[in-house]
Amino acid sequence: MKKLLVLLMVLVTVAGGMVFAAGASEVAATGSDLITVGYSQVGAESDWRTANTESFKSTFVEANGYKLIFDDAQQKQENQIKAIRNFIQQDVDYIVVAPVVETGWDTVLTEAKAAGIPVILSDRMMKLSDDSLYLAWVGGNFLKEGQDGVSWLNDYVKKAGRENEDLNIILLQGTIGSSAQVGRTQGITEGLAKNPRYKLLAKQTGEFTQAKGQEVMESMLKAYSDIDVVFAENDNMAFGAIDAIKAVGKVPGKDIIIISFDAVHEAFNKMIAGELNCAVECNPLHGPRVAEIIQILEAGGKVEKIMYVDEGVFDTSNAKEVLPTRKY
Ligand code: GZL
Repeated sequence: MKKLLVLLMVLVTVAGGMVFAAGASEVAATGSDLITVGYSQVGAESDWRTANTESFKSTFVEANGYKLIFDDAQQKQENQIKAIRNFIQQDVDYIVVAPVVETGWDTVLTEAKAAGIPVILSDRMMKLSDDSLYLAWVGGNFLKEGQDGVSWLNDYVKKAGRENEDLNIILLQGTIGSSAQVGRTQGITEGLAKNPRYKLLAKQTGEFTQAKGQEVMESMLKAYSDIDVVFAENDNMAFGAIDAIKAVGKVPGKDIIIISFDAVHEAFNKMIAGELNCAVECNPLHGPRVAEIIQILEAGGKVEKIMYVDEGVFDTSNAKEVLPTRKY
């Protein structure tokens, strides 16, 4: 909007006979001088996503000098590409994308670059032929999250005196091809491969949703009579798995150890209830981080290309004391 205003004022002036020297001076800021941000969000598939969206909607408000154009892609890449083209048409000042999957973005980001609109990535990463197509990325370290989940299992096995027991493990994956799934799956599978006692029986996507997570866990319980551990690549799939485990008369958190990712509010409730054993944090509060990047850019400053958010690991031993401090 800001650029459009400046262009209109220059055009009107030139039309009126005055000619602006090249590099016309800044037009005085006006009330409508808001920074317009087009934000393409993955969807609304999980508690984490809801918190992530809220973080943007509460940050990019007029009181903070922004006009937010928000688009929910319902987990479809074609909807995100459409939204980005729409933002280009509207000549927004910045485009922010949480890409549902890593690949397939070069063409549309090239269009944004040609239109002179900076792109900032939030949450998941894109695989691009040219890294200059985006300015900066803010998100979780998914590979480390997966590694941290296996480290927790290694500690659990020692404390429980189960080092000499073969453990049958199931992996509920997130949306295949999303960087959260790619990184967590790599961290988990590489970590499990280091211990011959860990038997990864199967891995299958639950699309990061509770319903699909429950459905996949039901089929796994039918296929395998002796599952000891479940890794769920987000909390909502873990919640679905907990319901499936209860439905066959087993005790989640005891008969089957469950390790999940995100550490949203409900995961803490499940850990306090003993139904979930560990939640590896993935911080969704990216709104303020992205706003910080935009403010630095607006002031002509330089920003880091890659910025990881701080993340911890929580379990039944600390869930009760930590819960009151949680922001999501
Ligand atoms: C992680 C994010 C993932 C969450 C899921 O940064 O991309 O997507 O782990 C969400 O809950 O659906």
